[in-house]
Amino acid sequence: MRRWSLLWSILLAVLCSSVWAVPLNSFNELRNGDFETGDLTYWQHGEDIAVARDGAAHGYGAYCKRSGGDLWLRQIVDDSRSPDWDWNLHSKILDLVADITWQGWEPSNSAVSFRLDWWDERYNSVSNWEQLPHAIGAPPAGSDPAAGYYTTDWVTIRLAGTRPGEWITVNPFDRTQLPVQPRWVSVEITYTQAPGETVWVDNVILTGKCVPEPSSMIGLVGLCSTLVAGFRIRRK
Ligand SMILES: [Ca+2]
Repeated sequence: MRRWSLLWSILLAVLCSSVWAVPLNSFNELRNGDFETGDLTYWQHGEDIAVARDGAAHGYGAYCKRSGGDLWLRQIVDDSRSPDWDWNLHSKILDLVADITWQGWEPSNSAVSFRLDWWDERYNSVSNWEQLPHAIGAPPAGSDPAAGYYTTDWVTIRLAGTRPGEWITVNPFDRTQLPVQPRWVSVEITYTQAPGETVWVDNVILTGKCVPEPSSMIGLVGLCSTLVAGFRIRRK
């Protein structure tokens, strides 16, 4: 009996993982996410963000020059470049990873915040991101549904528990599923730079995968239940 319940648990785990744990691809939608051009090519940015070398392991990274300055980075990506883009679907999973560190006297009072924005599917036929509303310059405060522009809340990662110069990998958006499939997505990063400290960002990676909408997944589960029920009735 125990063996059957164990087998049943394994079978359930396999079934669940095949439906829900959709692996994202290895295609980074961000260009120059590792800043290895040595500058901020492909990024929009505040005037107090700069690129410099920070050790052999990381090469170039983007750091902030002035506490209280103009400290933001932004890049709009075309998700249809991803090998996992599918024009026939209408939902999408996004995953954002980055490396961050800081320099100064402990404990740090600095932080890095991340946000994702997107333009709804009516803009999927637009081929030039500069034609999108709110696309140029510092990110607006929040969503503008009338313009088809939506933002997540900011996810803030504080550096208080991190040693100076120690890089940590953070995952502010861990397979976040959107109820639409926007072709155009914006990654935004703001630095909170405490006086006397410097904050660094490197290896920013955005991956996306188009998936069936949650409602059609529920439909699929419903269909399975109906089939099972039908099978039971026939057996009686
Ligand atoms: Ca780098």
